[in-house]
Amino acid sequence: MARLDDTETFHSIMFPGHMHTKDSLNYAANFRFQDTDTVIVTYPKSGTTWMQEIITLVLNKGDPTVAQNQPNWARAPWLEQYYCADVLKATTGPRIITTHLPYHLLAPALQHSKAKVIYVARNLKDVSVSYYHFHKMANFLPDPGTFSDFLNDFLKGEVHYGSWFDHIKGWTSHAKDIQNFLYITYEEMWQDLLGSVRKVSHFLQFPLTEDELILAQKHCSFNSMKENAMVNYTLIPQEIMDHSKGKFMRNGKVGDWKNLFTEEQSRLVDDVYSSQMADSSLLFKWECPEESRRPLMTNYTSETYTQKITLLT
Ligand code: PPS
Repeated sequence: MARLDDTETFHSIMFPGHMHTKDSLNYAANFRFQDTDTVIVTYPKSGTTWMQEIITLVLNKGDPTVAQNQPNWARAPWLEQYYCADVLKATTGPRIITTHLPYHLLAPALQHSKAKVIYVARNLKDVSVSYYHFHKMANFLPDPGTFSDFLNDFLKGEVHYGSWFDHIKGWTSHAKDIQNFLYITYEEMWQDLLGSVRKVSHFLQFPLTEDELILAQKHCSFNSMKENAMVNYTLIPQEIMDHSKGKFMRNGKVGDWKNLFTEEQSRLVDDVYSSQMADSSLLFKWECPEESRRPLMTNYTSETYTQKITLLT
Protein backbone atom coordinates (compact mmCIF):
# COMPACT_ATOMS: atom_id res chain seq x y z
CA MET A 1 0.00 0.00 0.00
CA ALA A 2 1.36 3.45 -0.88
CA ARG A 3 -1.36 6.14 -0.49
CA LEU A 4 1.22 8.31 1.27
CA ASP A 5 -0.67 11.53 0.52
CA ASP A 6 -4.13 10.16 1.30
CA THR A 7 -6.11 10.87 4.43
CA GLU A 8 -8.88 8.54 5.56
CA THR A 9 -11.55 10.26 7.59
CA PHE A 10 -13.60 8.05 9.90
CA HIS A 11 -16.21 9.43 12.33
CA SER A 12 -14.69 12.89 11.72
CA ILE A 13 -11.18 11.80 12.73
CA MET A 14 -8.32 11.87 10.23
CA PHE A 15 -6.09 8.81 9.78
CA PRO A 16 -3.10 8.34 7.47
CA GLY A 17 -4.43 6.70 4.29
CA HIS A 18 -1.15 4.86 4.03
CA MET A 19 -2.15 2.26 6.63
CA HIS A 20 -5.87 2.90 7.11
CA THR A 21 -8.83 2.26 4.86
CA LYS A 22 -12.57 2.52 5.47
CA ASP A 23 -12.62 -1.27 5.65
CA SER A 24 -9.77 -1.51 8.15
CA LEU A 25 -11.39 1.11 10.38
CA ASN A 26 -14.75 -0.65 10.22
CA TYR A 27 -12.99 -3.93 11.01
CA ALA A 28 -11.57 -2.31 14.17
CA ALA A 29 -14.86 -0.76 15.25
CA ASN A 30 -16.60 -4.13 14.92
CA PHE A 31 -13.78 -6.25 16.27
CA ARG A 32 -14.54 -9.29 18.43
CA PHE A 33 -12.13 -9.15 21.34
CA GLN A 34 -11.21 -12.35 23.11
CA ASP A 35 -10.92 -12.48 26.88
CA THR A 36 -7.27 -13.47 26.53
CA ASP A 37 -6.39 -10.36 24.46
CA THR A 38 -4.11 -7.65 25.78
CA VAL A 39 -4.87 -4.26 24.25
CA ILE A 40 -2.40 -1.36 24.32
CA VAL A 41 -4.22 1.93 23.93
CA THR A 42 -2.41 5.20 23.29
CA TYR A 43 -2.65 8.56 21.69
CA PRO A 44 0.32 8.67 19.24
CA LYS A 45 3.77 9.36 20.67
CA SER A 46 2.78 8.45 24.21
CA GLY A 47 4.87 5.31 24.69
CA THR A 48 3.15 2.79 22.41
CA THR A 49 6.31 1.09 21.16
CA TRP A 50 7.74 1.07 24.66
CA MET A 51 4.69 -0.75 26.04
CA GLN A 52 4.74 -3.20 23.11
CA GLU A 53 8.33 -4.01 24.08
CA ILE A 54 7.59 -4.27 27.82
CA ILE A 55 4.72 -6.70 27.22
CA THR A 56 6.78 -8.77 24.78
CA LEU A 57 9.58 -9.04 27.31
CA VAL A 58 7.26 -9.84 30.20
CA LEU A 59 5.53 -12.60 28.24
CA ASN A 60 8.94 -14.00 27.34
CA LYS A 61 10.26 -13.77 30.89
CA GLY A 62 12.95 -11.28 29.92
CA ASP A 63 14.25 -13.38 27.02
CA PRO A 64 14.84 -10.87 24.17
CA THR A 65 14.73 -13.42 21.29
CA VAL A 66 11.23 -12.48 20.10
CA ALA A 67 11.78 -8.75 20.69
CA GLN A 68 14.97 -8.91 18.62
CA ASN A 69 13.60 -11.01 15.78
CA GLN A 70 10.01 -9.97 15.17
CA PRO A 71 8.99 -6.40 14.30
CA ASN A 72 6.70 -4.73 16.82
CA TRP A 73 3.90 -4.34 14.26
CA ALA A 74 3.88 -8.11 13.72
CA ARG A 75 3.78 -9.05 17.40
CA ALA A 76 1.38 -6.28 18.50
CA PRO A 77 -0.43 -5.08 15.34
CA TRP A 78 -2.47 -1.89 15.23
CA LEU A 79 -6.10 -2.95 15.14
CA GLU A 80 -7.16 -0.17 12.78
CA GLN A 81 -4.41 -0.76 10.21
CA TYR A 82 -5.19 -2.73 7.08
CA TYR A 83 -2.83 -5.66 7.71
CA CYS A 84 -4.11 -6.45 11.23
CA ALA A 85 -6.62 -9.12 10.28
CA ASP A 86 -3.94 -11.15 8.46
CA VAL A 87 -1.47 -10.86 11.35
CA LEU A 88 -4.07 -11.98 13.87
CA LYS A 89 -5.11 -14.91 11.70
CA ALA A 90 -1.54 -16.17 11.81
CA THR A 91 -1.19 -15.58 15.57
CA THR A 92 -1.17 -18.56 17.85
CA GLY A 93 -1.53 -18.00 21.58
CA PRO A 94 -2.66 -14.86 23.39
CA ARG A 95 -2.88 -11.79 21.18
CA ILE A 96 -1.35 -8.38 21.85
CA ILE A 97 -3.26 -5.70 19.99
CA THR A 98 -2.36 -2.02 19.72
CA THR A 99 -4.72 0.84 18.98
CA HIS A 100 -4.74 4.62 18.75
CA LEU A 101 -8.54 4.73 18.41
CA PRO A 102 -10.59 6.91 20.76
CA TYR A 103 -12.79 5.22 23.35
CA HIS A 104 -16.13 5.89 21.70
CA LEU A 105 -15.10 3.98 18.57
CA LEU A 106 -14.06 0.85 20.47
CA ALA A 107 -16.56 0.95 23.35
CA PRO A 108 -19.19 -1.25 21.65
CA ALA A 109 -16.56 -3.86 20.72
CA LEU A 110 -15.11 -3.88 24.25
CA GLN A 111 -18.44 -4.14 26.03
CA HIS A 112 -18.55 -7.22 28.31
CA SER A 113 -15.02 -8.12 27.25
CA LYS A 114 -12.49 -9.34 29.79
CA ALA A 115 -9.60 -8.32 27.53
CA LYS A 116 -6.83 -6.59 29.45
CA VAL A 117 -6.59 -2.96 28.42
CA ILE A 118 -3.44 -0.94 29.16
CA TYR A 119 -3.75 2.80 28.59
CA VAL A 120 -0.43 4.63 28.32
CA ALA A 121 -0.60 8.41 28.68
CA ARG A 122 2.12 11.02 28.24
CA ASN A 123 2.14 14.69 29.08
CA LEU A 124 0.70 16.84 26.32
CA LYS A 125 3.73 19.08 25.86
CA ASP A 126 6.15 16.22 25.23
CA VAL A 127 3.59 14.48 23.00
CA SER A 128 3.23 17.60 20.85
CA VAL A 129 7.01 17.90 20.40
CA SER A 130 7.49 14.21 19.65
CA TYR A 131 4.56 14.25 17.21
CA TYR A 132 5.89 17.37 15.49
CA HIS A 133 9.28 15.75 14.88
CA PHE A 134 7.56 12.56 13.74
CA HIS A 135 5.57 14.53 11.15
CA LYS A 136 8.84 15.70 9.66
CA MET A 137 10.18 12.19 9.08
CA ALA A 138 6.95 10.24 8.41
CA ASN A 139 5.94 10.81 4.80
CA PHE A 140 2.43 9.49 5.47
CA LEU A 141 1.73 12.50 7.70
CA PRO A 142 1.22 16.04 6.39
CA ASP A 143 3.97 18.64 6.43
CA PRO A 144 3.60 20.13 9.94
CA GLY A 145 4.83 23.63 8.99
CA THR A 146 6.39 25.54 11.88
CA PHE A 147 6.10 24.20 15.41
CA SER A 148 3.80 27.10 16.20
CA ASP A 149 1.45 26.12 13.33
CA PHE A 150 1.54 22.50 14.40
CA LEU A 151 0.90 23.30 18.06
CA ASN A 152 -2.19 25.32 17.17
CA ASP A 153 -3.60 22.46 15.08
CA PHE A 154 -2.67 19.97 17.78
CA LEU A 155 -4.44 21.92 20.52
CA LYS A 156 -7.56 22.13 18.35
CA GLY A 157 -7.39 18.38 17.68
CA GLU A 158 -6.98 19.06 13.97
CA VAL A 159 -4.26 16.46 13.49
CA HIS A 160 -4.28 12.79 12.53
CA TYR A 161 -5.87 10.59 15.22
CA GLY A 162 -7.77 13.60 16.61
CA SER A 163 -7.61 15.42 19.91
CA TRP A 164 -5.25 14.40 22.73
CA PHE A 165 -7.83 15.76 25.20
CA ASP A 166 -10.71 13.74 23.78
CA HIS A 167 -8.57 10.62 23.63
CA ILE A 168 -7.32 10.72 27.18
CA LYS A 169 -10.58 11.88 28.73
CA GLY A 170 -12.62 9.40 26.69
CA TRP A 171 -10.60 6.40 27.83
CA THR A 172 -9.92 7.37 31.43
CA SER A 173 -13.43 8.56 32.21
CA HIS A 174 -14.71 5.13 31.09
CA ALA A 175 -12.03 3.11 32.87
CA LYS A 176 -14.71 1.80 35.24
CA ASP A 177 -16.66 0.39 32.28
CA ILE A 178 -13.73 -1.79 31.28
CA GLN A 179 -13.34 -4.94 33.36
CA ASN A 180 -9.54 -5.08 33.27
CA PHE A 181 -7.95 -1.67 32.90
CA LEU A 182 -4.47 -0.41 33.74
CA TYR A 183 -3.55 3.26 33.47
CA ILE A 184 0.13 4.03 33.36
CA THR A 185 2.11 7.04 32.22
CA TYR A 186 5.21 7.46 30.12
CA GLU A 187 6.62 9.56 32.94
CA GLU A 188 6.15 6.73 35.44
CA MET A 189 7.84 4.29 33.05
CA TRP A 190 10.70 6.75 32.65
CA GLN A 191 11.11 7.30 36.37
CA ASP A 192 10.86 3.68 37.43
CA LEU A 193 11.18 1.26 34.55
CA LEU A 194 11.68 -1.80 36.72
CA GLY A 195 8.63 -0.92 38.82
CA SER A 196 6.61 -0.38 35.65
CA VAL A 197 7.65 -3.73 34.20
CA ARG A 198 6.65 -5.32 37.51
CA LYS A 199 3.30 -3.53 37.40
CA VAL A 200 2.60 -4.77 33.87
CA SER A 201 3.62 -8.32 34.79
CA HIS A 202 1.26 -8.18 37.78
CA PHE A 203 -1.60 -6.79 35.69
CA LEU A 204 -1.13 -9.50 33.06
CA GLN A 205 -1.06 -12.07 35.88
CA PHE A 206 2.20 -13.29 34.45
CA PRO A 207 4.64 -13.35 37.37
CA LEU A 208 8.38 -13.04 36.75
CA THR A 209 11.26 -13.67 39.11
CA GLU A 210 13.28 -10.64 40.14
CA ASP A 211 16.07 -11.56 37.73
CA GLU A 212 13.61 -12.00 34.85
CA LEU A 213 12.13 -8.60 35.64
CA ILE A 214 15.58 -7.05 35.58
CA LEU A 215 16.35 -8.71 32.26
CA ALA A 216 13.06 -7.47 30.80
CA GLN A 217 13.79 -3.96 32.03
CA LYS A 218 17.27 -4.02 30.56
CA HIS A 219 15.98 -4.84 27.08
CA CYS A 220 13.30 -2.16 27.10
CA SER A 221 15.57 0.68 28.09
CA PHE A 222 15.80 3.52 25.58
CA ASN A 223 19.39 2.67 24.63
CA SER A 224 18.58 -0.95 24.02
CA MET A 225 15.44 -0.21 21.97
CA LYS A 226 17.22 2.48 19.98
CA GLU A 227 19.59 -0.20 18.64
CA ASN A 228 16.86 -2.78 18.03
CA ALA A 229 15.83 -2.72 14.35
CA MET A 230 12.60 -4.53 15.29
CA VAL A 231 11.34 -1.41 17.08
CA ASN A 232 13.35 1.57 15.81
CA TYR A 233 11.58 1.56 12.42
CA THR A 234 14.80 1.42 10.39
CA LEU A 235 13.22 -1.56 8.57
CA ILE A 236 10.73 0.87 7.00
CA PRO A 237 11.81 2.13 3.56
CA GLN A 238 13.21 5.64 3.35
CA GLU A 239 10.34 6.89 1.17
CA ILE A 240 7.89 6.10 3.98
CA MET A 241 10.00 7.14 6.98
CA ASP A 242 12.90 9.39 6.16
CA HIS A 243 15.51 8.68 8.79
CA SER A 244 17.72 11.45 7.45
CA LYS A 245 15.09 13.86 8.83
CA GLY A 246 14.93 12.37 12.31
CA LYS A 247 14.89 9.19 14.33
CA PHE A 248 11.84 7.33 15.61
CA MET A 249 13.68 6.63 18.87
CA ARG A 250 14.47 10.33 19.01
CA ASN A 251 15.12 11.52 22.53
CA GLY A 252 13.13 9.46 25.03
CA LYS A 253 13.03 12.02 27.82
CA VAL A 254 10.51 13.72 30.06
CA GLY A 255 10.49 17.51 29.72
CA ASP A 256 12.13 17.71 26.28
CA TRP A 257 9.38 20.22 25.37
CA LYS A 258 11.43 22.85 27.19
CA ASN A 259 13.94 22.74 24.34
CA LEU A 260 11.36 23.78 21.76
CA PHE A 261 8.56 25.66 23.48
CA THR A 262 8.68 29.42 23.91
CA GLU A 263 7.33 30.78 27.20
CA GLU A 264 4.30 32.04 25.33
CA GLN A 265 3.59 28.60 23.84
CA SER A 266 3.94 27.04 27.27
CA ARG A 267 1.43 29.52 28.73
CA LEU A 268 -0.95 28.87 25.83
CA VAL A 269 -0.83 25.12 26.45
CA ASP A 270 -1.30 25.64 30.20
CA ASP A 271 -4.41 27.74 29.52
CA VAL A 272 -5.93 25.30 27.04
CA TYR A 273 -5.02 22.39 29.32
CA SER A 274 -6.72 24.01 32.33
CA SER A 275 -9.94 24.63 30.48
CA GLN A 276 -10.06 21.29 28.62
CA MET A 277 -9.06 19.20 31.65
CA ALA A 278 -11.17 21.07 34.22
CA ASP A 279 -13.44 18.04 34.55
CA SER A 280 -10.57 15.55 34.89
CA SER A 281 -8.60 14.54 37.97
CA LEU A 282 -5.60 13.33 35.98
CA LEU A 283 -2.24 14.75 36.96
CA PHE A 284 0.78 14.89 34.70
CA LYS A 285 4.45 15.32 35.35
CA TRP A 286 5.79 17.93 32.95
CA GLU A 287 9.38 17.26 33.90
CA CYS A 288 11.28 14.68 35.93
CA PRO A 289 14.76 15.53 37.13
CA GLU A 290 17.35 12.88 36.28
CA GLU A 291 18.02 12.42 40.03
CA SER A 292 14.42 11.35 40.59
CA ARG A 293 14.93 8.39 38.29
CA ARG A 294 15.55 4.89 39.59
CA PRO A 295 18.81 3.65 38.12
CA LEU A 296 18.39 1.30 35.20
CA MET A 297 19.75 -2.17 35.64
CA THR A 298 22.38 -3.21 33.18
CA ASN A 299 24.74 -5.86 34.48
CA TYR A 300 23.63 -6.15 38.05
CA THR A 301 22.02 -9.13 39.60
CA SER A 302 18.86 -8.52 41.58
CA GLU A 303 20.87 -8.66 44.76
CA THR A 304 23.27 -5.86 43.81
CA TYR A 305 20.36 -3.86 42.40
CA THR A 306 18.50 -4.10 45.70
CA GLN A 307 21.62 -2.85 47.47
CA LYS A 308 21.92 0.08 45.08
CA ILE A 309 18.26 1.01 45.49
CA THR A 310 18.47 0.72 49.26
CA LEU A 311 21.40 3.09 49.26
CA LEU A 312 19.44 5.61 47.21
CA THR A 313 16.21 5.55 49.16
S1 PPS B 1 3.88 5.92 17.82
O1 PPS B 1 4.34 6.47 16.52
O2 PPS B 1 2.60 6.49 18.24
O3 PPS B 1 3.87 4.46 17.84
O4 PPS B 1 4.99 6.44 18.85
P1 PPS B 1 5.15 5.96 20.35
O5 PPS B 1 5.86 4.67 20.37
O6 PPS B 1 3.87 6.07 21.08
O7 PPS B 1 6.08 7.10 20.96
C1 PPS B 1 7.39 7.34 20.50
C2 PPS B 1 8.08 8.09 21.61
O8 PPS B 1 8.40 7.17 22.68
C3 PPS B 1 9.80 7.22 22.92
N1 PPS B 1 10.27 5.92 23.41
C4 PPS B 1 10.94 5.78 24.58
N2 PPS B 1 11.28 6.68 25.53
C5 PPS B 1 11.99 6.22 26.59
N3 PPS B 1 12.38 4.93 26.74
C6 PPS B 1 12.04 4.01 25.82
N4 PPS B 1 12.45 2.75 26.00
C7 PPS B 1 11.29 4.41 24.67
N5 PPS B 1 10.80 3.79 23.59
C8 PPS B 1 10.18 4.71 22.83
C9 PPS B 1 10.38 7.61 21.56
O9 PPS B 1 11.72 8.04 21.67
C10 PPS B 1 9.42 8.72 21.17
O10 PPS B 1 9.55 9.88 21.98
P2 PPS B 1 10.47 11.13 21.63
O11 PPS B 1 10.17 12.17 22.66
O12 PPS B 1 10.12 11.55 20.23
O13 PPS B 1 11.88 10.63 21.74
